[in-house]
Amino acid sequence: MTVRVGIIGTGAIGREHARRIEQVLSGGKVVALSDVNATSAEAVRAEIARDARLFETGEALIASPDVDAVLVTSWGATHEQYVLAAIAAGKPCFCEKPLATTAEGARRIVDAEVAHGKRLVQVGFMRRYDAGYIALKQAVKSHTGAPILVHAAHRNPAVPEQYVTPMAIHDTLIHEIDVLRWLLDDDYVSARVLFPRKAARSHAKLRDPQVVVLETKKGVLIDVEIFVNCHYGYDIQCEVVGEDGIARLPEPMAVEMRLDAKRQNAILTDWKDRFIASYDVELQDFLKAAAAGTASGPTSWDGYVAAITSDACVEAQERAGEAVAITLPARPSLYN
Ligand code: NAI
Ligand code: NAD
Ligand code: ISE
Repeated sequence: MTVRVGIIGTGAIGREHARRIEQVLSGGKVVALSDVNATSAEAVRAEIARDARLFETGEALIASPDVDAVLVTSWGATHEQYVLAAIAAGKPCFCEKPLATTAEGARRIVDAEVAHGKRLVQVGFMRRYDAGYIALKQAVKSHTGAPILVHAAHRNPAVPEQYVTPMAIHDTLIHEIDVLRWLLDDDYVSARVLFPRKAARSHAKLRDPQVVVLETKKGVLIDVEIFVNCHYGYDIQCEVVGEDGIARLPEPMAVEMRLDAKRQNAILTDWKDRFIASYDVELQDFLKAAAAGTASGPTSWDGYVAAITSDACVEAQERAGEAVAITLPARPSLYN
């Protein structure tokens, strides 16, 4: 079966996902597009999905009988309304992170999916599909012994002026929040945020860099450096210190060169390239499950836990240095 896909939000990642479905993956076709900026949707139709129909609103796209499954790739603040509409229509829905911008919003999605009685939502936490993180998880399970510490870093070369301090959590750290919980098979109990002096390239409304310290139920201490104006590249680091040894996330493949009396490897600069293969695998997984009328991969529950943790981290930014408790409600059986 070919899954007829509608995409809401045709910006940077919506366009990339449309390209994947049309040119890389099997089992899907982009039949519908919607964007508040109609010019953007029209450009994606003309360049990538010539047969797609344009819809004025995301709701109209979701309601169309020609659409089997929905991708929500619009701005984070708009995700909740479209995911709820997709669940109400009984259609599988892939939602980019964050699932919702508040924990209450994510809870409404969990409740709607539980009431529906079967999984319909996959959240775009693509790092769980990355070969490097999968190998790291295997190494931790088989070789390092029980984890004690994690040192991680999420560095972007630069961000625009609209990127303000809480976005370092909701937009950036959210990937670590999800993938480290998955890597350690653990949940968080507290968060702290520490700020060094502000980097010269930071902006008026951004404290950059910052360090988030998360503590887990099993007693693992995690430090994540978030540095979104680091200038030199897009760099994701993760090191797990266990009872018997240490395991590190592999670096992306890069040719080593010896030039001008230096040994060097290029570092990526764009997030689109760093996890390019994992976006392919996550969406192929979505198409496969959608063909069967359901969803797999990261769940609404994972999106909800990430939102609760994000809210605690933002509070921890406001109370710099203090530990903020993270308490999770009981997990519905749908997500066991
Ligand atoms: P973007 O700003 O390039 O694109 C968003 C698009 O959504 C724009 O074209 C905008 O006009 C449209 N849009 C906004 N509200 C809309 C609405 N209500 N209805 C229809 N269209 C609407 O943003 P970008 O970078 O593509 O990010 C989109 C989402 O993808 C965000 O949630 C972001 O967090 C997520 N993302 C995830 C990444 C990942 O690694 N998983 C990487 C980049 C983005
Ligand atoms: P973007 O600004 O490039 O694109 C967003 C698009 O959404 C824009 O075209 C905008 O016009 C459109 N839009 C906004 N509101 C809309 C609405 N109500 N209905 C329809 N369209 C609407 O942003 P982006 O970088 O593509 O990010 C989009 C989402 O993807 C964000 O949630 C972001 O967090 C997520 N994202 C995830 C990753 C990842 O690595 N998983 C990477 C980038 C972005
Ligand atoms: C972007 O939205 C993403 O999700 C990228 O994966 C992330 O690294 C970047 O910092 C965000 O802006």
